[in-house]
Amino acid sequence: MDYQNIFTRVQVRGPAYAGVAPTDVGAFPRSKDSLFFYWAGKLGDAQIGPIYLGYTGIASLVCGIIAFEIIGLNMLASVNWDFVQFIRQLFWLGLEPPAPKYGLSIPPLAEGGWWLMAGMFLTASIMLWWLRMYRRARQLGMGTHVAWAFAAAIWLYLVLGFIRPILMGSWSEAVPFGIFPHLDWTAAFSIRYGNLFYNPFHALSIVFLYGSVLLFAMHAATILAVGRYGGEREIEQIVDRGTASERAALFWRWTMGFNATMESIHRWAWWFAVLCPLTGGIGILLTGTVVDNWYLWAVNHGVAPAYPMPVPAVLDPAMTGGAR
Ligand code: 07D
Ligand code: 07D
Repeated sequence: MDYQNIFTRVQVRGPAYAGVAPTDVGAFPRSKDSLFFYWAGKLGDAQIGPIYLGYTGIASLVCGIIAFEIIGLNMLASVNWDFVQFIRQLFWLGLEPPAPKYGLSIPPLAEGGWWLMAGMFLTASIMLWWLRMYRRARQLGMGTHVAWAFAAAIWLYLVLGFIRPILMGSWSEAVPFGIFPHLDWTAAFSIRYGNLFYNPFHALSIVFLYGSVLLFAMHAATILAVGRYGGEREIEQIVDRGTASERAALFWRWTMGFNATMESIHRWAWWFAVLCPLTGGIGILLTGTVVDNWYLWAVNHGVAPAYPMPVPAVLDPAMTGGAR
């Protein structure tokens, strides 16, 4: 009865397994070798490889490395190529998008051109990685659910750095590269558009973010709790529901009157995760394009109380001409 498996990881090791898929299709053969790594086995499967690296994978890595280099070298240049300062100030360094005066034109390299180029390569890298995931899944005869979930994140990324800036007519609207600079942008964006908390799509996005965490915790805890009956062996549990699955379902039916199934819990998880950046992206797309000030929007729609009229009256700062 004392058996708990929050930290315990049973490592069962057979001979290296190449997998079910045919190895002779695709641009390159998969690498032949695999190795076993004990510490990897603590986190997941101890077998490393064989890995498949096709054209899209290689192209994605190349583009990703170019983007990373452009960003890193620009940060290094910003501290006069002083390596010590680069390390010390790393979290505060950034590569900023062009100034508003450049609109959507191509600016000089040092005034946002590098930002544009890095963004181009990063976007190419992400899209190519998406294609790789899609094609590998198809080749394995799987559904493409992973690729479409990734696409939801890419949607938010594209809205933030590409689609919305184009609708606003300026690259300056986009997010800078850098650890704290991108947080400063996030805070400034919220203030500039009248407090993002009043954006209902930001609220929805938070619902799905928190909801994902809750579902993840419930699912993980449930399966670990029936691990002693083999609950994590999903194939047997789905095909022939054993005592583990029965107990897990019964537990939730006892505690809350309703239970997910071994299959439906994964649909819940997929949709919650996907809807987080999907609704978020809608919220960002509407900001500055359709709605200039979310607080005033909320007052107009009876969401936020209209405060007693101060002197002078509250105006949308964007209308005063002082914000840009
Ligand atoms: C755990 C999977 C692994 C991924 C990791 C991230 C890079 C960046 C590049 C130095 C959960 C890898 C990081 C490749 C290195 C350079 C130039 C995923 C896991 C470990 N953010 N954000 C972070 C990105 C936006 C916000 C951390 C990316 C929006 C807030 C990390 C994007 C807004 C906070 C990071 C992006 C926003 C963070 C940890 C792209 C609104 C934090 C991320 C491409 C959504 C947290 C210092 C993490 C932090 C944080 C990366 C976009 C807000 C650096 C790649 C513009 C409020 N963000 N972010 O674990 O500690 O994700 O920041 O869109 O508090 Mg961010
Ligand atoms: C960023 C998708 C892109 C990532 C991709 C991956 C690589 C490679 C490399 C692993 C995360 C790229 C991968 C580059 C990695 C390796 C090696 C997904 C991304 C393609 N907010 N807020 C959200 C909360 C406030 C603001 C979402 C909470 C304030 C802005 C989320 C609070 C202000 C934006 C959320 C809070 C503000 C958001 C993000 C609380 C700041 C957005 C969802 C409790 C003062 C974004 C609609 C997500 C959005 C967003 C949560 C507060 C600003 C739900 C909990 C009021 C500008 N906020 N927020 O999935 O969609 O992100 O808004 O206070 O743009 Mg917020």
